[in-house]
Amino acid sequence: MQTELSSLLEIQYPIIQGGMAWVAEYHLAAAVSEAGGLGLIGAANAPADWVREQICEVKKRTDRPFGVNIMLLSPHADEVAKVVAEEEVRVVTTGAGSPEKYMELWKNAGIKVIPVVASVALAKRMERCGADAVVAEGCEAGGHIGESTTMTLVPQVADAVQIPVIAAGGIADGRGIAAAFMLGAKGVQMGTCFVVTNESQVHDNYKERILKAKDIDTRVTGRSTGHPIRTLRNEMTKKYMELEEKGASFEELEYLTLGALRNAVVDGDVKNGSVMAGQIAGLVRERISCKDLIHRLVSETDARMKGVEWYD
Ligand code: TUI
Repeated sequence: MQTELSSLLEIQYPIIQGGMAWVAEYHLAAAVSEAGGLGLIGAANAPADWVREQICEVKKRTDRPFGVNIMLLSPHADEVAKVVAEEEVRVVTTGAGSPEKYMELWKNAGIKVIPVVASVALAKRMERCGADAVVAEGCEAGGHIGESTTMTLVPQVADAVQIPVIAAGGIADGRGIAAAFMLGAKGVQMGTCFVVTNESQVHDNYKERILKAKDIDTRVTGRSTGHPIRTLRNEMTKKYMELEEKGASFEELEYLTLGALRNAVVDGDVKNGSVMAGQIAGLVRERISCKDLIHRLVSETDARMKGVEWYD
């Protein structure tokens, strides 16, 4: 399963593990990279020192390439941007904004930069300012999302840029990966299916919620505040949506979600916490290792891609 993207990143398979806040820490990232994919550390809102420690822990566990995802709304983004350059991290992905102001620093450090985009316009801007690839993330994804679906976004981004496009949002098996290739992607990024792997450190209650989720179990909160977030439905989403309907203030809504992701991931509060997951959660059924998951994804994809000339 070699594509332009696996060559660019010097990895075995063009499968990237999403840089999920609180979830994408060093155990998971190292396991994914060791299995031949690209593991990511999710810097989310964490301070720069935490990110540096995480990078060191991954380096102890694997010699293979790995990356860091920088969430651009973070108050620590400027400092984390410097840490990844100092630590010579090979790949940086970014989310929830435009990384233009860091581009020169990262390119000078030899980092491959892969912004996550939710629109054609941002994809074109990223290509112009030197991005090596883009992740086109559809709104089937968990967490902070844009407007377009993966099915509509990926081919439009693929037509608009020359750099490799990585599809994300709604992918959890070989059928999804083959479909992404058909839409013009050269790789995939997946989150939800990695949350339940053996190496993932998230609370068991969180894993169980994903494993038991049905097709229609996610909700999007925060459309009214301009920060739409997809999570599994629970008491928190119910309260949030009632408040949103009543026209609650930004502060009131923020208060409800403050620390809610940590409460779900670390403490296992899946009732009132924020259980971020994509719409594909209903397809995620097994607890397996990252290695077994990646090998299964590769063989399922190979079977679907038989006869496709560029892939064979
Ligand atoms: O970033 C994500 N997913 C996330 S981040 C997160 S943690 C968080 N914390 C506080 C507030 C909000 C989130 C949980 N999940 N995915 C990548 C992604 N980026 N999805 C959509 C976008 C995006 C959206 C608009 C990227 C750029 C953009 O526009 C920027 C511009 O300047 O045009």
